[in-house]
Amino acid sequence: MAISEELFERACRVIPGGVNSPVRAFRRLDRAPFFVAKAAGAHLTDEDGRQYIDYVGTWGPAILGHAPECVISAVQAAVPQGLGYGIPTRIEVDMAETICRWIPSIEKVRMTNSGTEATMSAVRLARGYTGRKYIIKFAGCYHGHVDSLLVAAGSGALTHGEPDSAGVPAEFANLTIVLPYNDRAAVERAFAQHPGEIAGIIVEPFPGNAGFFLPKPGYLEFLREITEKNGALLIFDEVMTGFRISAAGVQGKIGITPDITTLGKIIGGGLPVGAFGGRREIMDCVSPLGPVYQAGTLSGNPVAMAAGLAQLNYLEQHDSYTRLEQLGARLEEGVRRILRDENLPLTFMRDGSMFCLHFTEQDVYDLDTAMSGNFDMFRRYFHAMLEQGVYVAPSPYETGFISTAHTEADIDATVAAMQYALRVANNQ
Ligand code: KE4
Repeated sequence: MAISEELFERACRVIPGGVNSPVRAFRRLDRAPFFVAKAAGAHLTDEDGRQYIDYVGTWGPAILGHAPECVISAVQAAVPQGLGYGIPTRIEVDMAETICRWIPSIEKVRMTNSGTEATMSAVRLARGYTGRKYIIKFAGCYHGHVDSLLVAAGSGALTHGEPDSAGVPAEFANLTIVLPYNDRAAVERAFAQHPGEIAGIIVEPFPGNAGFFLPKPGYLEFLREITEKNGALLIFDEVMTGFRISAAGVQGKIGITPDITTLGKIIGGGLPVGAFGGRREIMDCVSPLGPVYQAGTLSGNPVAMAAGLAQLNYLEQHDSYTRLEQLGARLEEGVRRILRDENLPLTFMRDGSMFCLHFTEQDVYDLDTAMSGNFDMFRRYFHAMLEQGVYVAPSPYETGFISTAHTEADIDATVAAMQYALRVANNQ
């Protein structure tokens, strides 16, 4: 038996589903997950010595590839000073100043230990600042496993076909209004039905948890206008897109200023970090300054800050986003050539280094169209890619990520693998 299979058998005896996060379980893929032994650059090596070109990148953090030298050396320099104190440190100030410099809409920021903590805190802050109770979210957008946001969530919940989680009382869920993404009329109706009661909208500006898809032209500008008009806050969940789509995330690319931004993934350099930030007048409502309580034993951990800051500094000092666009465009050109040559009317979407091949002929612009994909065809494609040493997300409801560690050779090998995998997937 392969070592990964042995490890998975052991894991399933002591960890629910054998994993510490559901999407890692390869559920509905008729096989056990492989277990990683090491990773470097754009490549993973599993416990059985197999190598893969990696397009998951720890689900987004590995924008420089795995174990980038700048992050490793920053962590090695930080560790001998201690692993954490629960007392303020210089590097927390450096990190906060860096985030505020990169993202002008953020005048103050609070660090957390995950994206979930960041969105949970942002929703509480919106309610505390406005004194209102309802929150609008969009079907197919995933904001972490916050009780009140696990309502028609995307990502893991969607993959498991259980968009609503057990254990979330109706009382929690019914303060969350779930609307279709890209549907302006639905948002207008919600505000008309709840005048003066909606604290805010939380949205993935470029959704990446039901596969990757994009807002229709003007949609985000519409959300900005309607929240402003109704005294509600606009929360951009940029946990995935922050420092990924541009140095200042989606908001920097399209020029929209949200009231609160949530961050994660890349700012941890691979270690557990999240953050939420916004205008001074809003953030000053957060304890100990204001009445909205928020805390965390390990928030701003100095080793995690060292990792994240090293990654951000590297991105800022090198023209990383130009490189990511070059690699993304090369991949897209190859994929579109295959779809044309093989006469496969599948939908491919990309922005910068985030991409997704949807196994549907439909244009994808919300949860329903994302769900119209052929899961069986995806499953065959996933296995065929893995056989050729290319690891794409083990779910069609996830986003692919390219790093600056990927090379043209990696991209070309991936395109060749996709041509084979799509033939296998299509010939059933
Ligand atoms: P975490 O609590 O997993 O750090 O972040 C939650 C979160 C919040 N907001 C957005 C936009 C996110 O994409 C996420 C987490 N993303 C998933 C990947 N689709 C994490 C992977 C997993 O759940 O294991």
